[in-house]
Amino acid sequence: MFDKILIANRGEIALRILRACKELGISTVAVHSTADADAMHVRLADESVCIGPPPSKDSYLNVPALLAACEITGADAVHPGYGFLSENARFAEILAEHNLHFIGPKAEHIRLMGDKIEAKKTAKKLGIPVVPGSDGAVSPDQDAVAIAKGIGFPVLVKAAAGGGGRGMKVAHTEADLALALTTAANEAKSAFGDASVYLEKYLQKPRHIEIQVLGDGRGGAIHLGERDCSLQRRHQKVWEEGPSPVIDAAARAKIGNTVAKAMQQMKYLGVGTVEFLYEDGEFYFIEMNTRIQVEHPVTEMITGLDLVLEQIRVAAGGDLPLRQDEVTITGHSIECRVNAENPVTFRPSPGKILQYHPPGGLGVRIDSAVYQGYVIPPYYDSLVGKLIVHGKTRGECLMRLRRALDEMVVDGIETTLPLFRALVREPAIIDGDYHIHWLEQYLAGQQPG
Ligand code: MV4
Repeated sequence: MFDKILIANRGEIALRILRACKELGISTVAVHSTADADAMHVRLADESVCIGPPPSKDSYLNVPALLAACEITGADAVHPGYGFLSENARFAEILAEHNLHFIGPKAEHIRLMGDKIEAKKTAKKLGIPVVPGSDGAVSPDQDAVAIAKGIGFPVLVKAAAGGGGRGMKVAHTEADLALALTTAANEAKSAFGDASVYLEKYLQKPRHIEIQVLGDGRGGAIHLGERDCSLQRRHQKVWEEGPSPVIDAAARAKIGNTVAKAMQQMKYLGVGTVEFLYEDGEFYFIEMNTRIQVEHPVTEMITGLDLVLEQIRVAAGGDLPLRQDEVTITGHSIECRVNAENPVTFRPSPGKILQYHPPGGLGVRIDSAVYQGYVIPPYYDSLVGKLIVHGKTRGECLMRLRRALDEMVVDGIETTLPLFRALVREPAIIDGDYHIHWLEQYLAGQQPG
């Protein structure tokens, strides 16, 4: 097991990782920019190193500074959290070159899943259902029209180096296709340095269902059920829940076992999330995330597993905590991402938190690194904290969430709490009857279809 872990991240996930390290008896090193000197994880870590000025490129993405911090403190492993360098294969390799452990998947798997075309080819080869589409990249001059006709309009043009919604263009007819292809390719070139694009059948009103996996890197892998992350705004998840209101035990076992078997064949190491679009009873693979995700607590609440602790254990060569037949999904969990944003315009609202009262009680969890008097800096994401609630049923979970939201106080900045207080009372949400476009339609004042 590792002796000392450097946490190469900030905010609530840095605190989350620190908690797992402490429970494992592992020393912790916090790194911070000059803007985060007063952050909670810095205060609670055994040691801390200032790695640069506020801009991420000069601090949390500053690989030489991170390596120096490992050198100075004698850390033997680095946990990247999510975002920043968490899916940077080169960073994982550089750490290995310096005899440091990267707490994450093998670099080859990070690189593989970072290329959305290769990821899809791999998924298909491993028996995971994928969205009908082109067999690899298409180029504007190549007869993309014939391929698109084969798929059936509308089609979606996606960037191979994209993901998370970046570099996507819809073509509803043959006439739209040429422009969609060149626009997507140009945007991909400037955003990712790679113009490769591929085509997929455009699914109109799917849900976003993701399967949590955990592998030991030696051929053992289990799935830990699904999370429904369909409530998103501009590709930012807002509300995540598990189990999905539309997935029953049989569907869960079928897709879960297919994914677990694929991870066994890959000899996947660590935690991962396999993302699907779900429409008319069918799952369609779109991409895989090779990191711990913001919404991992939903899965922790319904399985009872500490995913960050298990991630550290398998990275150190440990075994999986359970056999697949020992994994049980108990009750229901919902996570609301509370951001320091205006709840209508979503304009960021950094600043000092004057009053802070987190809710409590049975089945209520707050993953946050803020405190009364804390100043939310303007340089990073606007997450104040995640309110995660668990109940025996979805109904009980909703009632508990409603009560917890009404109890929560964050004064001094604007937050999205009012949005969640409205959503938890919205009939379609109470019925679990929503899709990936529902929230944006709701926010636009339309009656979502
Ligand atoms: C799609 C799609 C419809 N059809 N692919 C957006 C981000 C990335 N995860 C993939 N995304 C989509 N891919 C096909 N073939 C619709 C989306 C999409 C979306 C997916 C999940 C959650 C929210 C979304 C919002 C807009 C578009």
